[in-house]
This record gives sequence, structure tokens and C-alpha cells, in this order.
Amino acid sequence: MFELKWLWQNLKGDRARYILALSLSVVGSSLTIVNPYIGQRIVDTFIAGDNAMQNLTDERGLLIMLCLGMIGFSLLRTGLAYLTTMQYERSSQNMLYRIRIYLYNKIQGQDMQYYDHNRTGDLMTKMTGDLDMVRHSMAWIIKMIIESLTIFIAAVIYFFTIDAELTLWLLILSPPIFIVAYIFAKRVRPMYIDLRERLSQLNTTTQENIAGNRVIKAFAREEYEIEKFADKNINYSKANKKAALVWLDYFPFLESFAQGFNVILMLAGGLFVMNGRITFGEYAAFSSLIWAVSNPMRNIGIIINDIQRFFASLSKIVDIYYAKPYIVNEHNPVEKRRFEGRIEFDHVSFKYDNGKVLDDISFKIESGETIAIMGSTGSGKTSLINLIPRFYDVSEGRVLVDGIDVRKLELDELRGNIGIATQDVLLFSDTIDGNIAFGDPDLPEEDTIEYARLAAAHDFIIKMPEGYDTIVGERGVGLSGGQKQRIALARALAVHRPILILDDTTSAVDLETEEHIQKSLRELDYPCTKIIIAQRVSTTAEADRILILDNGRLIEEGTHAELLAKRGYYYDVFMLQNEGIGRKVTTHGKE
Ligand code: DCP
Ligand code: MG
Repeated sequence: MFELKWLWQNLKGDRARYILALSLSVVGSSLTIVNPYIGQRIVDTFIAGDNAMQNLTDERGLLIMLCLGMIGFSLLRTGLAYLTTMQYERSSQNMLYRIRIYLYNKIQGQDMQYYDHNRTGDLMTKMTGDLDMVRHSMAWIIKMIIESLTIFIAAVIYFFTIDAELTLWLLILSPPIFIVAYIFAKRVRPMYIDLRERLSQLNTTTQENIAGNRVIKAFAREEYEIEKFADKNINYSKANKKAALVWLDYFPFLESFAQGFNVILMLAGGLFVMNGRITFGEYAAFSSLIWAVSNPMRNIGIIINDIQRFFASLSKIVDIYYAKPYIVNEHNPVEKRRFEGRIEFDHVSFKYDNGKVLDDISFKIESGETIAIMGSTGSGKTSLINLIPRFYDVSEGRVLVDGIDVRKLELDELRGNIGIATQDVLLFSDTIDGNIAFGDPDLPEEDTIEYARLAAAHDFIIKMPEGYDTIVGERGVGLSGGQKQRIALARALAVHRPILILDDTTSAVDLETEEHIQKSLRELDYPCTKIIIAQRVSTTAEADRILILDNGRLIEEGTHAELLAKRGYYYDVFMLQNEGIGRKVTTHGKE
């Protein structure tokens, strides 16, 4: 019921229209009983009545009126049905539109932790299938329920005005029908929740397969993936059939009860006509409206099925709606300051769901310094830099930017001061120009080219079919890993932020290109604190300071020379990376 309240809130702006639709439904369906009533008058007066022949000649006007009335009411009902459907469609579509925007904003506003826990396929299912199901329910299922109910009630009231006893005889069947329907609903509910989950799994598999197509091809795992998909597909199909077939267990009972209405009407109604309790016309009215009582009983299964699906989908959407990100923008109207770019980690520890990743890390970076971070894979480098723009929050300790705890800063302001090139490069399906200017859509073209140059990307960009207007990304021209990294670097440089974070951004470029990039970074035309994660000593050597992470701990800190002198991890890496060169030199020397 809480979900219905939620829907009602979201109908805001279209509530009047929706209520109009509901009212039109009620009026339109109540009119269903008018024609049987006219039919009853015609039968009683002109066909089966005592003076039928007499009336046929004397009251021809009345007969014509009644016939015209029948046609008129039919037309009126058709017109009303048209109007009603239009109102349902409009209000539900408007609601869908609003909810979709809201949900989209919600998803956009979620923090990284949310994305760690929610599958893309599942979110996509919510944004498409579930939303459509909810709209369909608002427009069609609720309409069907309201109309069935109105027709049922109108028919029963009409029956009562004709003959209460006969009506009661007919209604004897209702309680058992409701009991059967209730048992059915209870049994089928978990099935639809399960069905919804399987659909989401199917979508997730599909989405991952499409996104990961290259890997699948590379490992020649198509067959395995097809099987995996087939498996999910069968699961979904089975669950669908199971839910649909449950209905068959109950269908014979409900159908028999529905048929029972006719039998009771024939037996009891026949007797009543013979006794003269009701007229033949009244019997005809009963007979022509008995469907209004039995059909809702027949349809109860379909209605229950749809309601269960409706709630299964609705609860999923409501989940997104009420999902609260832990890391939020307070939206205090602050002027966006430009930071100096001082960064401090003060006894910072951090953990994901499963165990500590950073352990008691403390260091300071002055404005304008260049810091390199090195460490074996999985040592926590990415996790560490993720704390600066507050992609995640620390578990213990503080991260300070310009001396202020990042948790006290406005997210917009904080992130607006950081340029970042993340480790997994994502380019949008857009032009190269659009990708570089992503953080600043007003970037003049000369600047785009300038930053592409600094990132050593200009040369390969101009060789592309349409230069800076070449579409890249998922559906565009393919780029090499190193090319993507360089465009991502240009994108990070182009925003002119006082803090620049590069996560393994030159890992895929050759040494010569790397040299060019380092030179660019040294000569940036704006003041900037740089944090560079790198594996190569050639990159780290020129940093003001180098931090070495090992298993989440800061084990070494100092300049290139200091760390070499220390003969620790950094020294080992240095030796390892220079060993090859060293050996070559030696061999050469011997010759
Ligand atoms: N981890 C996790 N959940 C995430 C991301 C990482 O549990 N969403 C774990 C995996 C590692 C540890 O945290 O055990 C550190 O991961 P990092 O990505 O911080 O490691 P690095 O960036 O140092 O590794 P690499 O050099 O491979 O990028
Ligand atoms: Mg990393």
C-alpha cells in the first residue's frame, strides 16, 4: 500500500486527469446496464407482455424511442470509452515521464558504492521494463479492475431492484470464488517476484555479453557464453510458464463457478418466471447481464497475475527512488572557490565490504607539488586517490583539501577542483573534440588542440579520418589503449583544475611519448598539484616525492634519490627496471 501512496504522489500534476479517467470508467461501465434495461422494456412491452400485439401498433413511437435510445447509449459508451482511454494514457504517460527523469537523476546521483552493488542489467530493467509495467498497470489494469467492479456492482444493484431473492441465489457463488482467488493470489505472488529477478539476470547477462564481447571473442568463449545465456533464458521462460500455468490449477474451479451463474439463473430464474414472480423481460435482463457478474470472476486470474507483476515491478522502482547515496552534495549555495591544491591524509584507513584496503595512511602534499604513487597491483593506489574527490569516504581518519575535511566541502566544489584521468578509460560515443572538452563544453577549439598536443594525442588525432570530429567510443572508430589514455589525459588537463590526478595514465604509452607527456606536465600553464600513479621509475623519478604503498600501508616516502639510498621496495623496482638495460650494456661492453 505504501507503494500505491508513492504512485499517487508521483501522479502530481495529473491527479485530476487520472481521477477524471477513473470517474469516466465508472460512468461508462455503469451505462452497461442501460441497454439490458431498455431490452427488458422492449421484451415486456412488445414481445412477451400480455398486450404485446396491441402495444406494437399503439405505441410504435415508444418502440422507436427505445430502439434509438439503445443505439444512442451504445454510441455514448463508445465515445466515453475513447475519452477515458485518452485520459488514462495521458496521465500515465506523463507520470512515467516524470518518474523516469527522477529515477535517472537518482541513479546519476548515486555514489560509487551503489554501483559496486547494483548490476547494470538490473538498473536497465528497472528503468525500462519495470517502469513500463507500472505505467501499463496504471492505464490498463486499474482500468480493467475499476470497470469490472463497476459493472459487477451496477449489475447486482440492478438485479436487486428486479428481484432480491434471485440475486441472492446468484451471489451464493461469490464467496467461494473469492476464496479460490485469494489462495491463487497468495501462491502466485512469490512466483512473480522470482520472475522479475530472473528477467533482471537475463538482462544483466545480455548487457555483460555485449559490453564484454571482445573478451569473449579473445578467449573464444562464445559457446560458453551462449550456453550461459541459454541457461538464463530457459530459467526465465520456465519461471514464466510456471507462473502462467499455476492459473490452470485454479481455472477449472473458477470457470465452473462462472458457469454456475448461468445454471442458477436458468433454474431459479425459470421457476421465478413460471411462478410469475418476475416477468419474462426481467428474466431477459438477468440473462443479458449475467456476464457482468460472471466475467469479473473469470478474469480474476488475469487481474491477480497482473497485479502481482505490477507490485513486483513497482517495489523495484521504489527501491531506486528511495536509495540514498551516502555521499551527497548538501547544495549549500556556496561560491565555487578555486583551491590552492594542498592535500593531506591524516591517519586514513579505508575498507570496502570485504576487509581493509588502506591502513593508517598519513602524508601531506603542498600546493603545486608533484607526487608519484607506486606499489604493486592491488596495493590500494586507486582506492587511495578515490578518497580525494570523495568517490568513497574514509573509514577512519580524515582527508583534507586546503586544510578542510573533504566531507565538509560541497561535492560540486570539491570535484570542480579536481581533474582526473581514471585507470579504466571510458570515452563517450562522441567526437574526439567532444570527449576532450567533456568537462568544459565551452572550451575553445585552439585549447582542445593545445591540450591534445600536451597529451601527445594531436599527431594521431589529425591522422584520423575526420580529425577532431571523428566519433570514438563504443560505436565509433576504434582506438588503441594508449590512444584512449592520451585522450583521457587531454580531457583531464583541459579542465584547468588545481589538483590533477592521473591513475596509471601512461601505462600503455611508449617511453618516448611518456617523456613528451612528462614535459607537458612540468610545463602546464596553470598552477596544479599533481598526483601521478605509475609503475615506471622513468615516470616517478622526477616527482617531488614518491609514496610507496604496499598492502594498504605507506611503506616508503621520499625523493627518488632518498628512496634509492634506502634500498627498499623502490630500489628493488628501480634495479628490476634497469637490470635489462644494465645487462645489455655489460654484454655490449664485453664484446
Ligand atoms: N577492491 C575492492 N572493491 C573495489 C575496488 C577494489 O574490494 N571496488 C579491492 C581490490 C584490492 C584492493 O581493494 O584488493 C585495492 O584495490 P586498488 O584498485 O586500490 O588497487 P591498485 O589501484 O593499487 O591496483 P592496480 O595497480 O592493479 O590498479
Ligand atoms: Mg589501480
